[in-house]
Amino acid sequence: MKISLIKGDITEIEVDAIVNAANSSLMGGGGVDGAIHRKGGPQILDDCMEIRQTCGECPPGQAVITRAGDLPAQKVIHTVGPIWQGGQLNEAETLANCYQNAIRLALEHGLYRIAFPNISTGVYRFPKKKAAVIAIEAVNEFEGHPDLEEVIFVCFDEENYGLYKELLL
Ligand code: AR6
Repeated sequence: MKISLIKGDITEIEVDAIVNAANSSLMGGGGVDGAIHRKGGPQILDDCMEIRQTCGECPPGQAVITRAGDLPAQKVIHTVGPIWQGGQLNEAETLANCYQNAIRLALEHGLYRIAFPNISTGVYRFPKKKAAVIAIEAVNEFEGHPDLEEVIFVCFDEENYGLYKELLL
């Protein structure tokens, strides 16, 4: 498995699956979630609504998959990060679950190149350095997996990009 780092907009990445930092409602929102729904168009929300009807809300740490509409990626995997509340409420474990459940779901669907945003580090206020360490550790647990080809960390803001650059050296 190759780990790559890109500074940019995840909606422009041509991979098997991009991951969305959604909320439990799966009905869209701001940040990367807003960008994905805006650029991908209504197909994504249609699929999210169907998932809501059959499975209910998506709890933090879990992941679901939809089509990708007009995006260059083949699929979108929506995961719900933890809201940072000081660190005593299993936020770290929940964040690791986001990365690992998204990868597991991708593999189940035959998707082997996956791009992640920096889940929970926007409006959910997870400290960026802690989140980067957790994300890289969680992904590294798939090292040696026979199918997983590439995980790309897509950093939108300069601070996250700098942190990942340092940690991935
Ligand atoms: N491409 C890649 N990363 C992006 C993009 C983009 N186009 N836009 C923003 N980011 P956030 P959260 C980065 O707030 O903290 C939504 O309203 C951004 O720099 O999008 O998990 C949902 O509906 C930051 O580092 O997600 C939820 O309600 C990272 O994406 C809530 O926000 C995550 O920031 C989820 O909060």
